[in-house]
Amino acid sequence: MKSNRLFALLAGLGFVVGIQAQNPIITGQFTADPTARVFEGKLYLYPSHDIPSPIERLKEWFCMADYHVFSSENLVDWTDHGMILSQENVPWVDSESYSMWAPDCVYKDGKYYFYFPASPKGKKGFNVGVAIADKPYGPFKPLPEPIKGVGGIDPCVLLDTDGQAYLYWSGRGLNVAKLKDNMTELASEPVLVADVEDGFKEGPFAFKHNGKYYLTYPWVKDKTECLAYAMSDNPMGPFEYKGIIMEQSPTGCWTNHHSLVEYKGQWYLFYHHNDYSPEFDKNRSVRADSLTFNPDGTIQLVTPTLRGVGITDAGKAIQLDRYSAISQEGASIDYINQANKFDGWKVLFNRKDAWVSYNRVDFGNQEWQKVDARVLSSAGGTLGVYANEKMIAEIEVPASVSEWKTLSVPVEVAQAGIQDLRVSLVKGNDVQLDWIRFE
Ligand code: FUB
Repeated sequence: MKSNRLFALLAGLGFVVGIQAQNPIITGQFTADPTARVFEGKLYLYPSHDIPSPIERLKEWFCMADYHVFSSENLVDWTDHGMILSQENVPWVDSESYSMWAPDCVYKDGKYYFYFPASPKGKKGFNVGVAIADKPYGPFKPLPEPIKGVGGIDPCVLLDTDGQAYLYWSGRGLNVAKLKDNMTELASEPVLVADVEDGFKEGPFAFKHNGKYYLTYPWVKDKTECLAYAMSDNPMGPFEYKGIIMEQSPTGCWTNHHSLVEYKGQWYLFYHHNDYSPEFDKNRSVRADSLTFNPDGTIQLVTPTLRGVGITDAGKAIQLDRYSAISQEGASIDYINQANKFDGWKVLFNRKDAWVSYNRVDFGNQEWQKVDARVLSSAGGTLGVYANEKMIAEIEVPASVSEWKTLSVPVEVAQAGIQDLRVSLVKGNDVQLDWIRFE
């Protein structure tokens, strides 16, 4: 996955670049606090952009200098539209604060309004600013001043069906106020909401579904943030606590921050985890998983997956380390390159019959002749490739001390349509697999 570094460099220079990935969905750079919105028939993602801190003061803390926006039509192939706003070009922001935290973007009357928290010049704390564009990917022009009366972080805007917009944010509790028609000024005094359960809360995400208002939020119920939700008949509350959408992570990331969106008939939860930075949880990466409502409007618990969402094209590298299931023994995943985690992961098979499966691979109606695999094995071995539980190819991996090889073998049984894949170790006890791809 070395091309990730080139993608990150090009995107940093303002080029539009393509990314193909499962969880995490954005490779080559850190992304956090994802707000997903549907504009012009595409799914747009407005995350914050974690970076390893260039200044001593923030070495152990969140550090964000700018925002990128991403879009996708299939939730597998993502376009990085490049940087849309930076601490350098917002007049009221302290340009050395590296405090461009969780944003949101909404569309109203022909304009896109991008809301972002940041530290103002010469003052402590956070304000919330607005930048406006004609297209979802910018160019965004920041207003010269932040929104008056809003001290805090994590803005989220709910645009109600009657045209009234509500701004939610986090600052000594979760706040809500009406916005004026211009979307840039408060139209009511802020009130506190979601004071339904004890524990720290931030990152509100509010939306309306089937006539009910949902307020969803990261909440420290136990040790780190889980995602919880409350419901109401009124966007200003009171909200009634309903339950958990995602439990706290058992592995490392203290924060979680999210949004919910319906796209092409399916609901999704976008959230983050520190996949590319296991030792430092302030460098996070955005993930997506499917989400389901119960008939009574309550939300089912989402279990985080590596496989994530979307259908994978059989002709592109299928990253089996983003598995949908894995055998209990003899198969595991690890980074390809410990020195650069953005190179991605590999599967390690160290016991005969160990396996990984990867669902929803689209073979279309082409005549697939070959399967390519990027592999490494110290003593040699054989991998079996199965589609819907039938073996379709065998890959003999020669012994090699450290050199990854891309092998190509015939596909023995023609494939069509959407299939679930499984790769298992047929012979040997040490084979590593980066990806497979059909030709
Ligand atoms: O990304 C910085 C902060 O961490 C966000 O504003 C919070 O929601 C948490 O994710």
